[in-house]
Amino acid sequence: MSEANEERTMGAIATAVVALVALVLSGGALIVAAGATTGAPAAPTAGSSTAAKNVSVNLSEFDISPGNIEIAVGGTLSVTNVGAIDHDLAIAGSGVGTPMLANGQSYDLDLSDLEPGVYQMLCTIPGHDSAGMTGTLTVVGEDGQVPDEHADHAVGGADQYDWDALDAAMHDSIVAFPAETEGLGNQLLEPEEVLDDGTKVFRLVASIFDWETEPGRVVEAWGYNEQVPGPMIKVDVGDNVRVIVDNELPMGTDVHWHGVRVPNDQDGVAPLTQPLIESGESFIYEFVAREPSIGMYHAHHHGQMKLPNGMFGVFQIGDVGEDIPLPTGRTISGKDIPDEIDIVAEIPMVLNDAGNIGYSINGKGWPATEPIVVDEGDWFVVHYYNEGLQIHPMHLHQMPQLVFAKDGFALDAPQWEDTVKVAPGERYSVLVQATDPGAWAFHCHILTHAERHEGMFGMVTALIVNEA
Ligand SMILES: [Cu+2]
Repeated sequence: MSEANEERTMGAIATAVVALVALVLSGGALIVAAGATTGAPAAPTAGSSTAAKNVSVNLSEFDISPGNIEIAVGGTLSVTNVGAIDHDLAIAGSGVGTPMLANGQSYDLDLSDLEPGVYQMLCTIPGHDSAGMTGTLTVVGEDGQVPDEHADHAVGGADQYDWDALDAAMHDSIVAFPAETEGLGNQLLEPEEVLDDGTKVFRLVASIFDWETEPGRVVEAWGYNEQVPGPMIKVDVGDNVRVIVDNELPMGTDVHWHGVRVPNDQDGVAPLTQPLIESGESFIYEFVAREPSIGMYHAHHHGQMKLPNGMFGVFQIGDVGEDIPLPTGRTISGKDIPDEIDIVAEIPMVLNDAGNIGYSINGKGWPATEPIVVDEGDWFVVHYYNEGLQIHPMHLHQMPQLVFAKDGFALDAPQWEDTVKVAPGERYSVLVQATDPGAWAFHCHILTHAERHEGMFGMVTALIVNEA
């Protein structure tokens, strides 16, 4: 953030808190609803234990099945992730849990550290518990008994929660915005060299590095040039582009130019269009930037693992307003768009929702997401890029978004929306006028992508409009 921006941001924090209260209120209802779905635990059995010693349990989006397990003390849970994205299974408050499991992976979870009692099971990936990945584990003693102090409260019941603590957690998570973290993605990548024929030479280094997604949460990111998202590459229509990719990952990779017209052998789908770039090797991509693009670059080989972990970036060809026209001088749904618009900011919003990075905008989760700070009357553009595994309806409070391009193609019939649905792989470009001063919440409207019991997190930022 520039110094001027920072000053304006700090001045607007108080109003940001007030504006976000509306979102908080919807969160209260959400928590009750999520809790209610888990139901009551199995009734403890009496007499000698007939509970099984080994129980199989499956993790998926977003379910733990079976959700109500009875097991003998000292038993083992055979946990399998049958979902498409990473999950784990933890026994709340016990320190017992599986490592993160990728799709298809299994783990035998030894429960011998658990005393007889009733425990809550959950997936620890932010948002997955409130999306439904909770359950009840009843550990039955050798005498067939479950101690009363553990057995008499229903998981998810109203008595489960300390309402004041929930209110306080939400409050604290909101006033923490905007929070400082190490690292910033989307930094514009300058060519390391421009050849005599005008070819712009860029270098991407793929590696694994520490990345702070929100204050104190440092994860192992897979990415480019130690940024999530990787550095932004922007070239002009007609440019010769060369991108050198150095692979410092422990496995092979490739780079696919998503939404960019390239020769087939530059499409980045190993081994179909090129050999795999082995660990320690490099590969040179070379193509002419033939057509305007609001594109992306990302790994294709094992993309299901690499993208959620951070291997993506923005690749833009041409300029908005010139190569990708704005719908100026038109009236759309009764709203006039001026003939001339001065765009004060063009903001990438790269969405992710899984893997090590988790629910995030530009590689950061609330409160470390960056606010958009503009003056009353300003026009700005947001480009959404969904590099995640789920759909995200992106809702800006108060000011409508004029969707003027889809996947970089200017729309013949742009339309106003207050919630723009962005599916994996899609890009939408929207034009917004900051008509109303104040701090306005800007978030994914799948509420479990924005709030959890610990408070606001993930896919939320704020638009701060300073009074003219
Ligand atoms: Cu979402």
